[in-house]
Amino acid sequence: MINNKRNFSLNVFERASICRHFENEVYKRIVKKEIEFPVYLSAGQEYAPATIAEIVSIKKIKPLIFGQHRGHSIYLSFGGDINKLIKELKGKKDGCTYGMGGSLSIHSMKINMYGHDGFMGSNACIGTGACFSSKKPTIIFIGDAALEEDYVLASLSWVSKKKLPILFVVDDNNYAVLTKKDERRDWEAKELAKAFKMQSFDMMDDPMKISKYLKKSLFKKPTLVNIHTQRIFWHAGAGKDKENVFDRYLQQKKLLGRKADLLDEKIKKRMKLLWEKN
Ligand SMILES: Cc1ncc(C[n+]2csc(CCOP(=O)(O)OP(=O)(O)O)c2C)c(N)n1
Repeated sequence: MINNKRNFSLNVFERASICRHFENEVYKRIVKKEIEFPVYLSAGQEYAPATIAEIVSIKKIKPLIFGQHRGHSIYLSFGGDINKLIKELKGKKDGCTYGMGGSLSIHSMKINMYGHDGFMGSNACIGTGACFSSKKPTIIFIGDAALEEDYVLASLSWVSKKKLPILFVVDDNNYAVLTKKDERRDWEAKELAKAFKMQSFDMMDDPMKISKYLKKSLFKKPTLVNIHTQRIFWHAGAGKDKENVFDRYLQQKKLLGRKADLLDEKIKKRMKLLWEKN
């Protein structure tokens, strides 16, 4: 199916659409102050998890998944129960993390996703340990800032030395809260991974590019992909950095035409209903 470009792109679009309309519903509730605890919106950054989830599902692999605080789109892309995430964000006991994790710590044994503890990049170490002991295919999503943590570097070194079946995905939105990458460092993720003798790629969040790089070697050797994304909202909450950022979701919707428009409308209505119902 990965060779059938249109089906692949539409399937990824469907996953991304669930994420986008979910986040739009959360956004409305933050603005109305119905949700008052810190929320980490992933709108604008759906295409990395949505594409990787589609590739993994085509390959019929169920990886262990370790995300950071910005995890809604990871959970939704990999098939996490939407009702349970809504309940989690409403603080209900039957939420995916029993109403105790909130936005930051999304946990689901159904999809093998392990909740984050809030310590940025700690998921790299915990995921590496989980993979080392189980030898199961593992995906670790971190931010471009988390990659700068010393313990994340130690994890990369170990993963490479032990040739673990891990995919590190650096969701590179260019920001550590408000500080841009070029104020923080003079190296790129790809060069760093290469220094540890890891296979590494750098790309935009274009689904065909991501699949081109990952379809052959996924989990065959330790790999790091740095995927450039654009966040729509601030680090936390519903404020915006600037208007008119490049929006991969809208670009793909336009590219895919009528089928994508119909999916988008259908999923928008479904998300609205689900949020009202739960
Ligand atoms: C060890 C540690 N240091 C600092 C923080 C405060 N903090 C929370 S998120 C964040 C930036 C994270 O940026 P990145 O990893 O790129 O992820 P993004 O928020 O962009 O998705 C910082 C500095 C933290 N949670 N943990």
